[in-house]
Amino acid sequence: MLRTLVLTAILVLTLSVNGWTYNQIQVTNGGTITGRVIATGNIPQDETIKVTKDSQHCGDTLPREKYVIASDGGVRYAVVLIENIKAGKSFPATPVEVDNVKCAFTPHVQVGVNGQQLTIKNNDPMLHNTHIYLNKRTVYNFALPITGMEIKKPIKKTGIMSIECDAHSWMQGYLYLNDNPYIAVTDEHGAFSLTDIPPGDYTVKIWHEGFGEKEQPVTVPANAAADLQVEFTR
Ligand SMILES: [Cu+2]
Repeated sequence: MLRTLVLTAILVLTLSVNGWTYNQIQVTNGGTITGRVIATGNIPQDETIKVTKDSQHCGDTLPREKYVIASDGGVRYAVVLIENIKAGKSFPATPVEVDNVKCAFTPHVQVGVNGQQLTIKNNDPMLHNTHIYLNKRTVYNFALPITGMEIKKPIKKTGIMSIECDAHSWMQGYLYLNDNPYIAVTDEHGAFSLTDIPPGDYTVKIWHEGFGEKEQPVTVPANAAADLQVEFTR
């Protein structure tokens, strides 16, 4: 209990330094935002990457994963988040994980919270050097020479981080960090869910690496779900 209080105090202090305080509270009558992100109109094709190194393990080509779009239009790897929320559910206890698997970051887009732990893993039998940038400046630089290797670090930033590999120039992932735990990434159907939100009016931000950004207003009811359908059109 004391440990939790101390950790919470540290988190509140850390976030206050950035000019924003998020208070972790017991959410009663919490609501949910669920929905889908879809693409309509001219649906872009994903690129195929030519593997120029370590192809005996990683194959000759890899999908870029920029546009992972289902036949019904569901957009995978879109990030859905609430910004500027002052109080709500606790931070996730589990770390944010990004793995190096067959010369690709898995998952391609990951989300987390400023104050959470980050785990970078290497599942491959060769060196990956995971290099993470925020606004083109290095935030983390992890050499992972051994299969099964894991490095853990605390996250102390907010924003869209670019995950790159110094050993494989084509490797590209993203880590979107919010200052509160209301952030999710869409699945292969384009579906997402944000849970335990204090009832009220919010602006939800949607980000996708290819389609860009959008904002939509949502009213979250008590003990019920608000539906949010997001459409990117070209
Ligand atoms: Cu690599």
